[in-house]
Amino acid sequence: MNHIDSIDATTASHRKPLRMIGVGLIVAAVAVSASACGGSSSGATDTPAATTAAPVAKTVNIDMIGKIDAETGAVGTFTGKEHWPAMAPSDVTFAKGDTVVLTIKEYDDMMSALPAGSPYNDVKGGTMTVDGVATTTVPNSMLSHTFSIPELGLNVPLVKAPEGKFSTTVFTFKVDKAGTYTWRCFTPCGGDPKGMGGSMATKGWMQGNVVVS
Ligand SMILES: [Cu+2]
Repeated sequence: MNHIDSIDATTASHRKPLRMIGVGLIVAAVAVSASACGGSSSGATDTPAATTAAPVAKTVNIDMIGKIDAETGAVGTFTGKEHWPAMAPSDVTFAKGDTVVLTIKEYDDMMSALPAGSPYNDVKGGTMTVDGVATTTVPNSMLSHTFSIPELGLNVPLVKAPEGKFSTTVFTFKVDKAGTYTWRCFTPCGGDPKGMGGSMATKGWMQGNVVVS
C-alpha cells in the first residue's frame, strides 16, 4: 500500500507542474503576439521578443595606440610628423549599454600640461587603471594627452610613457545614449604656438568619432 501510494504521489507531483508550465507557455505566447500587434501598428518590424528580452551585459574591448611624432621608432608607434601625435584607430564603435573596456597604450614620453584649473586631469565617467594601478587623477607632471568626450561626461587622462616604453591605461565605462560623438585631446600637444592646432584640430589624429549604436 505504502509503496503504491508513494508512486501515485510521485506521478501526481510530476504532472501538476507540467500542466502549470503548459499554461505558462500559453500566457507567454499571448503576451508576445499582443506586443507584436503593437509593434506592427507603429510600423516597426523588429522582433518584439528581442526588444523585450532582459538586456545581456556585453563587454567590448577597444585597443588604441598613442603614436608620437618622433622621426624613428618601432613600426606602427610613430607618426613621423613633427608636432603631430595621434591615437589609432581614431574612430571607435560600440553599442549603448555595452561595458566598454578601452585600452590605450601610450607611447608618448613627453609631458604636456593642461592649463591651471582645467577639469581634464581627473578621470570621469568610468574607472581607470594605469599599468594595473587604480587611478582617479593624473597630475600635469605625469600627463601626456587626454581621451575626452565632454558631451558624455567621459575623461581619460593619459599618463606619459616611461622613456622608450609605453604606459597602459584601461578605462571601463558604459554609455546609455546612442549617437555620434567626438573625442578629443585637451593637452596642448598640437603644432601652433598655443599647441591647439594641427593634430589637435584634425580628426584621425588627436580627435575622432565615437559611434554609439
Ligand atoms: Cu594630445
